[in-house]
Amino acid sequence: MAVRLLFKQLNILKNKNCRLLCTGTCSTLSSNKNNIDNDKNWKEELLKTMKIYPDFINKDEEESLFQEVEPYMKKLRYEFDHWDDAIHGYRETERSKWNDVNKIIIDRVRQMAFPPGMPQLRYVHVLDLSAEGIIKPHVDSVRFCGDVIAGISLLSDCVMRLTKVGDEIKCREDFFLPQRSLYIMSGVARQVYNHEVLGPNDSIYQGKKIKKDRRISIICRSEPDTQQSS
Ligand SMILES: O=C(O)CCC(=O)C(=O)O
Repeated sequence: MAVRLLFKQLNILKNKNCRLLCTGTCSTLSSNKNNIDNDKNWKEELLKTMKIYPDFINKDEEESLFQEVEPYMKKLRYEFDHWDDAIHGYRETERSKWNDVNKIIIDRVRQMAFPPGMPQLRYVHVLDLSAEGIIKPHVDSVRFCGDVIAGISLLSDCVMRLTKVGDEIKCREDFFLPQRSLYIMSGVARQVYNHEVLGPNDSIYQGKKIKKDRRISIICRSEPDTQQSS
């Protein structure tokens, strides 16, 4: 299915153990002022380009989106063996047509996430991750997706981890994505950082265990930049 191609450009971390040992951020690891400045810069840059909007939708809107996608989703089986090992415990589809109520919600996401005139993929990606499901670190391929990725979380909270490609140990930040929130990942966060959704056992945010249940994400993306993707 087309959406799986988004995972083509993967950056699965080779040394997971090492990553787990390092729960601090750059600034906790650095020893001189230059490093501290650089460390502050990566984080500032990242926080400017990974935005989270809690309660972007209300409970009725969540239910309405769920009711529209669930009849199709529940006919699919969760997949546990992705061809490139990037995602476990998922089922997914793409959708271009929405009922009138949900179309208004999707349009609100689009208005919030995309600057005027930015071409957008018409198909919305619906990704259903089981309670045990995980998405490993990857960067969405620039061949299939442009500079902006915007996702609503239904049914569950989760933790999304961003790690800088090539500097995964030092430059890493966890983001709490509450149920019904919207995240907008663009620019540096989208292009230079891997993103992953942590599994139930690793879902800890600021020292607190997060209950990760079945989660459905509804994701809008901008069109690939023809120059970058060629
Ligand atoms: O479920 C999400 O919000 C993220 C999905 C994801 O990583 C992707 O589609 O590239």
